Amino acid sequence: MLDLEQYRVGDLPTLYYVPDAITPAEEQSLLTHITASKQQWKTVSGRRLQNLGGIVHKKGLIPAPLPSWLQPLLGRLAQDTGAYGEGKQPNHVLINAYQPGEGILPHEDGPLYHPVVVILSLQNPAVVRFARKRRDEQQSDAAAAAEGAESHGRAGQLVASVACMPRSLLIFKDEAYSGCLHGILEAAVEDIDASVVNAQQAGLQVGQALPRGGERISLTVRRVLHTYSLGLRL
Ligand SMILES: O=C(O)CCC(=O)C(=O)O
Repeated sequence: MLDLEQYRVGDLPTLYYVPDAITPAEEQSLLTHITASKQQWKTVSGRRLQNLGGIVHKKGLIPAPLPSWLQPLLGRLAQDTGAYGEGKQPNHVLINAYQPGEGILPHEDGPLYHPVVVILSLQNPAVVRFARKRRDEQQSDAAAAAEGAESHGRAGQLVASVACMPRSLLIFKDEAYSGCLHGILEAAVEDIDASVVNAQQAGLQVGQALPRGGERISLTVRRVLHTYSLGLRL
C-alpha cells in the first residue's frame, strides 16, 4: 500500500500525483492490449473513447466483464491506493485517446461513482485543470444523475492543475471531486503556469512550455456505486 500522503500536491483537498507508478514495460504491454482490443472506439468531441466494464446508466452500472488483461492493473490500483474503499475493487474504466490539440471539456464525474478517481496516463503528457464549479453549477449533481454519469458545466476560477506525465497516476477526491470541474485544454502545447501544483514532481519548471508530443492514452478507473444484477429488466 502506498503512503498516499507522500504524493499529495497543492492545497486543494485532495490531489495526489504518483510519478512512475508503472514501468515502461508495463506501459508498453497496456498499450499493446489497448491497440489490439476488439472493443469499439467511440469518437467524442475529437477524442476517442472506449468504455470498459459496462454502461453507466442513470441509476448505476449495467455491468459487462472487464478484459482479463486489465485485471492485474485494477487489483494493484485498488491495493496500492485504497482508492475504492476497503477491500473494494474498481468496476469501470474509460480509456481516452487524445491527439495533441484535443482535450476534454470541464466536467464533474457525479454521484454515481465512489468519489475517488484514479487516472493512469500513458505515452504522452497532458495537464488536467481543476476549476471551481460556479454557483449556478452547484445543482448539477441531479442533472448528472439524469444524464447517466458526467455533467459538463461552465468552469469558474481555476484552482489547481496537475501535469500528468506518462506512467503517472492522478488521484483526486473531496473538494476536487465534488466542488470542482476538471478538464484538459484543446492545446498542442501545455503552458506550465503557476497553477500547476506538481511541476517539481513531474520534472517540469513553472514558466516552461510542455509539448503534448503525440497521442496520449489515459485510463480513468472508478467504482460505480450501484451495479444492476445481470438479467434485471429495465
Ligand atoms: O484523460 C484524463 O486525464 C481525464 C479523463 C476524464 O476526466 C474522464 O475520463 O472523465
